[in-house]
This record gives sequence, structure tokens and C-alpha cells, in this order.
Amino acid sequence: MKINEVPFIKEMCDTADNMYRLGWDERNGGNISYMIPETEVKKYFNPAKVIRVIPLGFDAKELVGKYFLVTGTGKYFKNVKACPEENLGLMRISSDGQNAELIWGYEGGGKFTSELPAHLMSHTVRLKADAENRVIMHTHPTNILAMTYVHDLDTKEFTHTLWQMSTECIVVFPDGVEVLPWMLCGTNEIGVATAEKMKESRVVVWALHGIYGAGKTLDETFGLIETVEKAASIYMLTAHLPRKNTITDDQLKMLAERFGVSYKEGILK
Ligand code: 2HA
Ligand code: ZN
Repeated sequence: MKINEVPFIKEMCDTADNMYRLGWDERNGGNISYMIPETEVKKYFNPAKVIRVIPLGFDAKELVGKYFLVTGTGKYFKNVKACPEENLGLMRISSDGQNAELIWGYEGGGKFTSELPAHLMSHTVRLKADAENRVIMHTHPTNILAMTYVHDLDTKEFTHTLWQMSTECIVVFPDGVEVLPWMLCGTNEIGVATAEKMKESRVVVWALHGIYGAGKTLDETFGLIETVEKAASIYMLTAHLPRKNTITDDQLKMLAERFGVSYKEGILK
């Protein structure tokens, strides 16, 4: 079997390719981690055969024994589909939670994304909120990024504006978005801060940088970020124009009721 016929690898390739084509992942921008059940790993790989052990640089003891398919550091989303074995790695968290045991990938001496702390800390938090969560996705969508330059970064204000930007928003992300101020990326500190925000929401905006999303599948997580990005694009197209119409708070409440979602408190009046 060819590597790009392994279902979860094909899915990852298609997703990275799609995100690249949308202009979200310039150069080495963006990273994805996808938790793969051991039963799935065993269908295509020999988990007893560890190619390399790579120190994590932080403690991932709550994820011991779990397998993740992760984009590589310095790698380009543009190239993932053509060469998954160089741009992706399949790894297991070692029994002491300190290392990544590489099962497949990162050919040519690569390693996991520099944002792995934010990914694994977010997985830990989201798994507590939803046992089926499997994906953490980080990307640089153009309009979300633009919006953080011109909009108040207060989480409630930011969420309220996004919810108003299209009718489906409050239904797709009823837990709103959390916003982190600019922080140095690639550090354990931004990982801790991101995971803390992930307790409240499946979407965390990194001001002046990009976005994090969490979900059960690659499709669902992509769709979540896509919806936030669409809302941000409506904002960027209209923010400088006189507003004639808007979705009111009462209408947002009607939507939430109709679609049976419980939305984050303290945002609608
Ligand atoms: O991997 O997006 O945040 C490149 C990045 C860092
Ligand atoms: Zn980034």
C-alpha cells in the first residue's frame, strides 16, 4: 500500500493542501496535530518499531501512549501532499511523557512543529471537555489576522462582532472565540496560555498571528476555522463602511434557540 493511501495520511495531505490553496499557510505557516487511535495505527504501521526518539521539551504525561500525526517544523503545507514522508510524522508519546517516539515520517532528519507544546497542551484540555476531540489545527487565515489589527481584542467584543457577521456563526461556534494578546510563539508559555483559553472555547485567536481550532475530525475543525474566517472577511469588507443593517442580539438568541445550542454567556444583551 502506498503511503498516501493510508486514510488518515491522505486526509491530512488533502487538508493541508486545501488550507494552502486558501492562502492561509504561506511558507512554513500553520501546523496540525491529529490523534490516531492505536487500532488505526496498527492497520498500517508497526508501533513496536521506533525509528527515533525526540525529546518533547515539556511534560505530556496526560497523553502517554497516544499517537499523533503531526506536521513538521519548518515544512511547507504546499509540499505535504507531494511528499508526506518528509513533511509529516507519526509519533507516540513515551511512557514517561517526555519524548516523542517516531513511528513513521520526518524523513531527512525533521521533527515535529515548533508549536507542539500549544498542540499537546490543547489536546489535553479539549479531551477533558470532549472525549472525542482528536484534532488541533493552527493556521494564519488572512481576514482573522487582519481583524486583530483593527478590532478590540476583548474576547467578548470580538465574539459578538463575529457572531453578527453571518447568520450561522452562533450555531457553528456557540462557545465563541477566545483571544490571546500577542505572545512569543513556539514557547511553552504560549502553549499554557492557549490551553487555558481552550477550556472555554474550541477557537483561540492569536492576535497578530493566526488562529487555533479544535475538533473531532479534520473536516469539522477546518469547517470551524473556515466559518470564523468567513465572518472575519465580512467584517473586513464592511468595517470601514456605514452599517445600515445588523443581526440583533434578539435574533442571535432566536437562532441559538432554533438550533438548540447553548451559547457563551455575557456576550448578548
Ligand atoms: O509553524 O505557524 O506559529 C509555523 C507557525 C508558527
Ligand atoms: Zn503560526
